[in-house]
Amino acid sequence: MTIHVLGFPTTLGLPRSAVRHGPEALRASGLLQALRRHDPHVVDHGDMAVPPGLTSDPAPTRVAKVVEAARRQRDHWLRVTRPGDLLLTIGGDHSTSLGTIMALAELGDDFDVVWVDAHGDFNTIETSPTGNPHGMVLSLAAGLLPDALGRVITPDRLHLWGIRDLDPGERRLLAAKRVEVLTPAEVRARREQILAGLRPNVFLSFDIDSVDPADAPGTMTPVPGGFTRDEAVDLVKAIVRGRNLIAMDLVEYHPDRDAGGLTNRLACAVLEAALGAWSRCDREASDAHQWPMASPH
Ligand code: B3U
Ligand code: MN
Ligand code: MN
Repeated sequence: MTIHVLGFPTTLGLPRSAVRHGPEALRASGLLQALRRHDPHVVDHGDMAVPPGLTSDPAPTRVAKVVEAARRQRDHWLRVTRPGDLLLTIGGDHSTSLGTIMALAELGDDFDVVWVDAHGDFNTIETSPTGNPHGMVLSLAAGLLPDALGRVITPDRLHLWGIRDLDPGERRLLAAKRVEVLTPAEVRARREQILAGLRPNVFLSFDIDSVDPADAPGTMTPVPGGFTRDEAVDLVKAIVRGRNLIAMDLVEYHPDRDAGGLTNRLACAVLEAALGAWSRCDREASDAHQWPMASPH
């Protein structure tokens, strides 16, 4: 069972931001070596080439470019993955996650998405106050922007944890689609219950701004009231333990705002926590999880 690591330095969802340096900064601080200490089967796929995001593009063009990049990432995953593998992507803004959702859906897997974030990322072009596609990733995946992408996942599979900054329109959409949306306080209070409600196969998408700015200042859109560093690491372990973590990503890390490297160390700790728990999880359960093999390209 292989852990595939891919850098996806995209700013297509959040133009003019240094989140494009996230993979480079995490590699420079020894992320790959740290992951290999937990599991030797780590394969580094390098960074995917992604064009820069342009604020001069109209929102539909920006969304179309996100989908195009996601398709390339999906195709890459479909070429390399085998049953029981783990797909790990280092972003980039949160549009990093769309290609992995598309790949997992294409593989026909029965999976949930746990979206740990301060934001809902459920805007449409109409409800978005910014036009930034990183705030539209889950709505895209759920088929709410049909001109850009058909539905990839049903809303009952989405679990949004840590959420404390929603725009009015996206709040209405999340309620209409009955998506599970929980604040940090609700996650703390109902932890065992919500963990028990997850399907066995999980894609964990970790937006670093889910953590409180005191512990994770290195991000573009910090929101007070987030998880502490220890809570975040603990939550990741609890999500992975006893489940099949089939994919994970770490997004929205902004090294230029991370004087002292606090957020870098947190990002590494979160990924190490996931791999540590993954290595110890029941491999027989993983073996039972059979993907159809990707068709050769
Ligand atoms: N909801 C706002 C802000 C935002 C979303 N995701 C992040 N920020 N990181 C928007 O632009 O859609
Ligand atoms: Mn996000
Ligand atoms: Mn966020």
